[in-house]
Amino acid sequence: MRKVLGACMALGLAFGAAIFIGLPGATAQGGGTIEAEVKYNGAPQVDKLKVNKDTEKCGTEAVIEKVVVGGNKGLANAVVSVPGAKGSDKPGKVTVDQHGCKFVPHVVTMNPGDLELKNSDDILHNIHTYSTANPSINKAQPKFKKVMTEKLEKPEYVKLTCDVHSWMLGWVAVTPGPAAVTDANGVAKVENVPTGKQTVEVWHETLGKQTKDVDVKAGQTTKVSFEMKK
Ligand SMILES: [Cu+2]
Repeated sequence: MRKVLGACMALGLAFGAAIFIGLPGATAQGGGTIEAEVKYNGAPQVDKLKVNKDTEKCGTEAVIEKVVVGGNKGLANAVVSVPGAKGSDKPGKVTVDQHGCKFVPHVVTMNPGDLELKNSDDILHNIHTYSTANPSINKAQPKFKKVMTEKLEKPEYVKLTCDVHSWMLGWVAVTPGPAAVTDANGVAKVENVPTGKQTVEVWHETLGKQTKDVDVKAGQTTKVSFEMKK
């Protein structure tokens, strides 16, 4: 009898632990999905710049994609977020790589916390951030320093630049709630959004911000579309 009881208790403990371990990822379980389609009616804006420094890694021409417009007028690199929603299943750690003297990816979303900066170029970079809520970061990353971890604790759109390569430009959207970046077709799927009335925010580095209210239903996809203006 005692053996059976013991086995039952062990099972119960294991079950309890499994539930407990399952908790962190379940912040918005039972939530819905927001599928945002972001369009831009204007022309793409791509600047090109002659490069005469570190050309073996950077190439001889830098392409600065300020406004990237794909098929069906879809606007890429826009951040779609739900600022009022608590909880997010975005990855705990986000990495931006300095590769080919570009920030890759160009736009990322992260939870407040650690940002990992990689240097896969084997040359000196100097990360320099522009922000108001978070302290500015201005740090050299020599070629031997492959990874650097910096803190971005406050919700904000943080601009990344490099003091060695003037054309390098990236953005980090620090968002406590669910968020995603639009793909080449201007579509972003924001998952695990708490149900009920939510305000969706779209932000683009040169085209600014727009918001729309939606009603999120459990297990369903709510579609919302935006048209960004100059
Ligand atoms: Cu650089």
